[in-house]
Amino acid sequence: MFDLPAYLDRNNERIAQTLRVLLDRSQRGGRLVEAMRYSLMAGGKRLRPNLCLAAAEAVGGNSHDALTAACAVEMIHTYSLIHDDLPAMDDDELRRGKPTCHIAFDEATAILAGDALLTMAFETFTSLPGCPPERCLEIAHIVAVAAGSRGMVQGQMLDMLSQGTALTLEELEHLHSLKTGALIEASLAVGALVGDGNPEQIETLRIYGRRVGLAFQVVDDILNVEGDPAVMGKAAGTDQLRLKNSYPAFLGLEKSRKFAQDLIRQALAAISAFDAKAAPLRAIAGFVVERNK
Ligand code: GRG
Repeated sequence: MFDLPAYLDRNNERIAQTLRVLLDRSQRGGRLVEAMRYSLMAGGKRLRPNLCLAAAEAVGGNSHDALTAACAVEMIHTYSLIHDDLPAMDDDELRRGKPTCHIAFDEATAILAGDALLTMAFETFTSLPGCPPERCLEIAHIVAVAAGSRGMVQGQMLDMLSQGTALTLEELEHLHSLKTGALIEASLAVGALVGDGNPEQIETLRIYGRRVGLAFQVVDDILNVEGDPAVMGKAAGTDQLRLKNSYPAFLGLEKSRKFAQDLIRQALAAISAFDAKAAPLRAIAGFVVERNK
């Protein structure tokens, strides 16, 4: 039986250590780097970097080689959370169990910390240790597509525009495939590339990523209704307050849970041809639906 908590604990320590090293490159960063460090080191589940490491292992690579790329993905995720929490967006005061970046610092500093994390991520992708330049370029391109106007940022835009208006279920899925799914899918592609996976393996892992990414969002919506803010380290009940389209609003809680489980079954089916080296990916899929934060 694969011990996922031990796997995540071990990885999260390695991720934290690598992030510290990457941040320490900007030793004279002062307040800006302090704000970047504050949000980056505030914890979080580290789902995306763990998926990246697990994908590298699944294709027969060494997770150590994927650590730096995994951390760069986490920088992009953290930037998106800092900006999402700003007053102009979701206006949240609690994230990862701590005051959000703009509350702990100030709005301008939070904007700049997000900008600098996004930029640092691409500095990191384009100079991955031991990675041939053309592969670094391919990785940077994959993440840029997933994070920008064809991916996460566009998803955020659609989310903002759709508040208070009723989307169809198809439109909701499209929004989330961009806002949440694209970076999750990219995390897997990046890990598989660093691990020297072949195109077929990479495509299969992307399919797994799309299913897991959507399941993750469905569970996020469920937790927004019934999760415990003290456990999640962020507010609950906000989707209803902000008139956001969500899976529980569409399907109800029970059907949403079933939908998330179906998606996880599909994700597991996609990677059924992988051998035991995909055990972490199989366990993470289960964790995504069972999580309480
Ligand atoms: C502002 C450019 C820009 C994008 C924001 C990711 C995102 C897009 C907004 C976050 C808002 C949100 C609640 C999205 C739903 C799913 C999600 C990404 C939750 C947060 O991710 P977790 O649960 O966070 O992995 P931790 O803190 O565990 O890393």
